[in-house]
Amino acid sequence: MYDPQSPTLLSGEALKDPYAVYEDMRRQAPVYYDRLAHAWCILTFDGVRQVLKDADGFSSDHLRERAEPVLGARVLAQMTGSEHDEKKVATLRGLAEIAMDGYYLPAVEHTMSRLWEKAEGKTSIDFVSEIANPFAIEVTCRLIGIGQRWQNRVVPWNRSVVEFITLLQKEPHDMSRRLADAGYFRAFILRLLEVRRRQPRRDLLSFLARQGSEYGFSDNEIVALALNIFLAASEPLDKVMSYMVFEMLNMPDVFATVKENPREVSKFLVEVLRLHPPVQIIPRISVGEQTVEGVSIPAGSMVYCLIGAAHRDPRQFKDPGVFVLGREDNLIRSAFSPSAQHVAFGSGLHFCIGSMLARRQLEAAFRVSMDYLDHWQLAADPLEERGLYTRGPSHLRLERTRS
Ligand code: 2IO
Repeated sequence: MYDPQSPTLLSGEALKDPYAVYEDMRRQAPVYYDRLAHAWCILTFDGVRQVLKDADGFSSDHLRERAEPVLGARVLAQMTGSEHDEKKVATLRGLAEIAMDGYYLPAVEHTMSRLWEKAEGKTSIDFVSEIANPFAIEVTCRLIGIGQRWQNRVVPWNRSVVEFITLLQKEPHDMSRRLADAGYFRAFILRLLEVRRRQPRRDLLSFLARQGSEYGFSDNEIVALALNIFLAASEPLDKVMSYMVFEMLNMPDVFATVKENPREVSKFLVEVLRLHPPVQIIPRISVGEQTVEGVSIPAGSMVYCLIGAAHRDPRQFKDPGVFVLGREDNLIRSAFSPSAQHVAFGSGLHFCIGSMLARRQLEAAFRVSMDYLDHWQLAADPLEERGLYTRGPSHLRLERTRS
């Protein structure tokens, strides 16, 4: 039985409505110890920013057990100092070269319009399974360099990797299946890396195959990075895309404003990211005893930065539960950089390296979608959500408008 006096992330309530559980926690303390999840939950915006900006006081050592077994090597989020900086520069170069080269975004737009066209003959669709998810998989495979015919193969492997990293309650038997899947995924990418080394194409794996070793990457690290980027680029993408469509169809006045001035798409996206951050939990481990919001956290504790709670902190955002296009406290000038007034991409040293890519491909895909959206409306009870570590729509039902 759920008790609002001792709320926990490991409850059915947290899956149904995490924001209500965060508020139950906030009523107890701004930094609340979840005894079932064994984690200190940071519920305020300032608290989350403090933790994320202090990479020395709050480490990412949890990834050694939570990610390294499936990724096969250390990734950027685990590194600090010059190793981190050099490998991040290399990865950012690769991302820039592939994703900003004039071919990538038109391909993203083309994928999105092709998926909408396929839906044109139908009277009702599930936007998540028929458009947003295939879109996220296809563009991410293109980015990394995984050919069309392998896509159905890698999707379940990637699911296992995501689940291994993000499930809060782990059942040992399922975990060994996920570990095995991750092994197949790594072996597949390693072979592909060798193929691309001989015959490079315009994709991230070819970039890393040719230039990775100059930046100090071993082949195992390139494979780990490829798996990391696959999950980090695809997992939040269909979720944010689905929330964008949901909010747009839910608010005809906002739709009209944005349609009239497509530059407003940026503002719209930032507010969607604030209200529906797809990554809800960013874990850290306290190094030494730490104090956050006046609460003392013992050394070596698991600390959960709760992004959705920070984004609904009334001290930071006025009427935090309300969608407001172009909030003054959410300046878009810096919204996709580490100085952002939201923490959907984290903060500090390990700020998301894909934020620019996310912005560009979401905005491109959404601009393409706006014309098609005229033909669709929300069905009754359109939205179902799932997940906690990463949260997003499992269904978004649309029906054709009669006109
Ligand atoms: C494997 C959780 C979707 C990241 C980790 C190092 C992942 C790392 C994140 C995000 C989003 C995923 N953590 N991206 O929170 O690369």
